[in-house]
Parts: sequence; structure tokens; C-alpha cells
Amino acid sequence: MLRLPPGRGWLRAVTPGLSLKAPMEKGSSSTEKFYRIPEGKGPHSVGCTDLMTENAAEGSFLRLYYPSCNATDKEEARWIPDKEYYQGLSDFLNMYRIVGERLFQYYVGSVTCPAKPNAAFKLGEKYPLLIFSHGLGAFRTIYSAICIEMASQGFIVAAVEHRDESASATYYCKKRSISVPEEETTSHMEKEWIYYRKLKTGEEERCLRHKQVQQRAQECIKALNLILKINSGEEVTNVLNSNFDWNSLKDSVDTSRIAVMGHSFGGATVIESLSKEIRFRCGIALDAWMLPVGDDIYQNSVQQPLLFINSEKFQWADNILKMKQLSSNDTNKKMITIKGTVHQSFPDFTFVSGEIIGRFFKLKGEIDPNEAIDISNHASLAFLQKHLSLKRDFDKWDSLVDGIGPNVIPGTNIDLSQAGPE
Ligand code: VQ7
Repeated sequence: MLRLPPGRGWLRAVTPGLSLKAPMEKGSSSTEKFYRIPEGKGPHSVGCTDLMTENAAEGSFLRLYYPSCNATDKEEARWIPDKEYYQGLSDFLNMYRIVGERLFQYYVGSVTCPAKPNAAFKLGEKYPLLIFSHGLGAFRTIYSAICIEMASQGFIVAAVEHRDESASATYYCKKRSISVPEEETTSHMEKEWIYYRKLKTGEEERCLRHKQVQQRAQECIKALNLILKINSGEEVTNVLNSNFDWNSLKDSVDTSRIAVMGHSFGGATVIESLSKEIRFRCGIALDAWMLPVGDDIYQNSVQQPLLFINSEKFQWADNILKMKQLSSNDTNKKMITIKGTVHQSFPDFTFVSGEIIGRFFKLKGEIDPNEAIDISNHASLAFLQKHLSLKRDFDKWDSLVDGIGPNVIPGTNIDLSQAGPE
């Protein structure tokens, strides 16, 4: 697990001035820019909206990022939308909830992500679809730098929130119990929260994670089916109130161009999803954690092209060997490593943390986080262009997929002779 010094250690480290806070209220414009989640660099403005189906954990929950009409009048979307996510993060990071909630509220409570909530969908094109799967202890909104960049480049991105107890927190909406008098509430619904579940004593991690990765893959496939249903014009009930017009997505998805992408546990989810669903034409696994991947998957069950983008500091020989086992003799399976990166170089916390806190908690590596995410996004776009046959100019970044360029290497930096016996 990710371990933070509990209670006072964490507080001592996060004194104002060392700044985990995205300096949005005060400060010079240069620092303001530095501690913000980067904007999409593609030609499209980006909107985002949440979709939840059914009043049960079996439904889907996702944040959709999409090419939008320019909505200069609208405020940016809240990055972490409910206080319960702070509580869940506190559990995951082994902090007292009461401390964690206040710290998160204070330091990141006002952070927004550069996408406009419920902005009008941009009509006129068919967009490829990308399903995104988050890591352990994460949730749907904290990979916005990646999802927003992809949407700005013309993808519809569905960032799934997993209900397998691997997210810090998530919820579904259930009908309010009758004990609350109707006149005291504006809604008949209440949020039923599902928090991160720690390993029980004696429980084998591999067994739990394998079960979870299978659920996660099913949730990715369910999200795919849901978006395709909306694309075909079928009515879908969103149990969350929003003024987004879901009918505007009708006939807007390029149904032959679908990929899956994820970070860490989400990388394992990419592999499981590719093996279960051939409509995913390719996948991108960011610093994949291979422990959850079942032995059956290594028997040629991933036929589609797959790009592993690894950080320099997280990986180890046994994990890399599993990636290589999946890739054997297949030239469409690629691996690159971004120099100066850490495991947390992919989620958004890397952008909103200051230098000292960022380095202390390994949210930042030695490379500028903006440069790291650009390399990752450019390599991803080049790979997607090739394997989804996109008619764009992302092939200008083809060399990155071969590990050629500043701050990128082909394959891995790990000495594979250090691998232990199976
Ligand atoms: O899927 C994963 N795995 C398996 N996702 C991870 C980490 C992870 N692990 C790999 C195996 S291990 O080494 O045994 C344990 C770690 O990270 C996803 C993720 C989790 C978070 F809690 C995040 C996040 F952005 C991404 O939020 C964090 C927030 C903070 C904050 F306190 F500064 F706000 C920190 Cl210090 C760390 C993460």
C-alpha cells in the first residue's frame, strides 16, 4: 500500500508555504500556471459530464470527457467532487479521516480541471472512443490531464469509476429510506458510498486483486456497451441530475475505433479487458501492475496491440518479465520507459503538488511533470493513430513509441537478471 506518515508526520510535511495547494487564489501567474492541471493541447475544447445508470452497484458510473463547443462563460469542473473522496483517500493513505478530510479540503478543495461541465457536445464528426481505468485507491476524476488531452485531440473518453472496492471511494444512488420525511429533502435519492477495502489478515492479495480485475474488465465492457447504446440513439436513464443532452451523442462515436487505457491496476484492467473484448482494438497500460493478471491471460489471449508506458522508478524485474511474457514475438506489443518519472507521474496529483511535498510523497519525479505527461500522451496518440487507423498527424510522435527521443528509452531500465524464480 501507499504509506504516508500518519497524523502529525503528514501535517508537519504539509505546512503552508511548502504548498500542496494549487495556487489559484493568490500568487504570480507563473506559479499559478505551474500548479494547475494542464489544459488540452489539441484543437477541440473539452467538456465533461458524469453518467450513472441504475440504482445499484451493478450499474455503470463514469465521467465522460468529450470535444465540446467553446463555453467561455462556464466555470471549470470541480476536480474532486465530494468530501467522501477525501475520506476514502485518507483510508487508502493510512491517515485519520478527520485529519485527511481537512487537509485535502484545505489544499485541493478549490482545484478545478480544465474541462467545462456539461458544455454542449461538438457535433459534426465521428470520434474514436477511449475507455479509461483508474488505479488502486484512485477514482474517475484524478486522471484528468490524460483524459482531457485525449478529448482535446478528438477522442470521446469514458473514465470508469470501479465498484470493486479498489477505488478510494465511489457511490451509487439508491432510493431514500422512508424514515426521512419527504418535506425535509429535495431528492428521493441518497448516495450509498463504497470505500476502499484493505486486505484482511491472512488474505492473499493476488486472489483478491484477480477477482477485482475481472470485475473491473466487466465494468469497462459495460461502459463500452453503454456508450454504444447512446450512440445508437437508445434512451439511457442517467440517475444523476444534469442538463447534458445525451441525445447529441447519437451517431457521433466511430464504432470501429475503440481502445482501452489505464494506470497501474488500471493497466492490469487494460490487459484483462483486451483478452475479454475484441472490440477493444488496442490498449495502453501506464506503469502496469501485473499482480492481478491471471495465468490464463499469458496463453496468447491478448491478440490486440498493446503499449506499455513505464515510469523509471516504480518497476521491478518480475513485473517487467510478465509484461514481456505477454509480448513475446509480437511486434505490436511495445514497451517504453520515461526517464525521471515515478508511479504517480500519471495521475493529476503530480501537477497540483509543490516541489517539496511532491518529491517527499513521490508524487513527482525528477522530470518536469508537464514534460512527462506530454511524452506519455504523445506516445499514446501515435500508437492509437497506428492501430485505430486514424487520419491525423499523431504519427509525428512515432519515434516515441520506439523509445527514441529526449527522456524516453526503449523497453526498460530494469536489470532483468535480478528476477526471482516463479
Ligand atoms: O493501481 C495502483 N497501484 C497498484 N494505483 C496506485 C498505486 C498502486 N500501487 C502499486 C503497488 S504497491 O506499490 O504495492 C502500492 C501502490 O496509485 C493510484 C493512485 C492512488 C492514490 F491514492 C492517488 C493517486 F493520485 C493515484 O492519490 C494520492 C494522493 C496523495 C496526496 F496525499 F498527496 F494527496 C498521495 Cl501522497 C498519493 C496518492
